[in-house]
Amino acid sequence: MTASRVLLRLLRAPSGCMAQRPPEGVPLSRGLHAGHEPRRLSIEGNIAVGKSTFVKLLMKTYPEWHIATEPVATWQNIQAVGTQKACTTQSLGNLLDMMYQEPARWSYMFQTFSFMSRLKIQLEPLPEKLLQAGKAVQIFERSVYSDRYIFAKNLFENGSLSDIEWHIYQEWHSFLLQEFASRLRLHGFIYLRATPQVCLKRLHQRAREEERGIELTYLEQLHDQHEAWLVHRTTKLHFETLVNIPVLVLDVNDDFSEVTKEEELMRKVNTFVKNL
Ligand code: UDP
Ligand code: DCM
Ligand code: MG
Repeated sequence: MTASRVLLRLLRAPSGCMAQRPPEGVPLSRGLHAGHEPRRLSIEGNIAVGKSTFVKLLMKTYPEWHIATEPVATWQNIQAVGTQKACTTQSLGNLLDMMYQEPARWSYMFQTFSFMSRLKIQLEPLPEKLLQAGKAVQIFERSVYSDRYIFAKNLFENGSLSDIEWHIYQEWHSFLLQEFASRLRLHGFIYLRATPQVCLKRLHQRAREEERGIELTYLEQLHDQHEAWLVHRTTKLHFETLVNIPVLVLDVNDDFSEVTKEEELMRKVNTFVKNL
């Protein structure tokens, strides 16, 4: 058996952990989960729209939910473990910064790494305690789907990924997602929607050093990608389970630190999740 085959086998969960595919024609609705399969959702939205802030709010409101944040810190400090002396780590650089400094040189590399770190997170088995509790809810900040249908697609369309890079990206993305289909399955998306202008204001407020050169045009491109994928549903998708997936669109143009806004958002999330 080849090394890659062995790796794929190791990464596959025992069949007992796998989510079942719905029978043909069964809608993605509450009955499908029969009360015990975890409901898995991803929070999507433009850069700095407020995903991490929203995730913190979810953690506070639903401490029993299992929430995975986006691993930005890992991308900002790539570590090579044990390549020199045993147990030493070597810092290889800030890939997020490299991508923004030289998009044509580093975008493909960044997208492979961000996808890989995301894949690992989405494949992690839920703690047994949560599984037994029934009706477990698992939330991810972005997903392997936004990696492709928002970022990689946009980088190709704006010229930062070449034809061959985009082709190869799509080849391995489709292959890996098909291999792990049942374990990567999501049941819904929550799309935090705000104008690119509001996102730019929040981006400046957050002041992440690597993102200082981001302009409104880039946020407008990403906004349009979100709208095409999650609202107009015109983006060409390659995974059947994504086609009719429920999407909750939340307007977050107003600051959601305000108590009434916070309560309204949490109420909408609660209703959405309960009906999945
Ligand atoms: N933020 C805000 N009001 C909101 C949501 C977010 O002022 O209603 C701020 C937040 O404090 C941070 C910036 O916007 O300084 C970006 O938010 P976050 O990091 O949550 O955005 P993400 O990139 O994760 O979507
Ligand atoms: N990012 C990217 N490509 C991806 C995922 C993320 O370029 N596939 C970038 C966009 C942001 C940062 O990583 O600069 C994630 O931060 P945020 O949570 O603010 O969107
Ligand atoms: Mg974030």
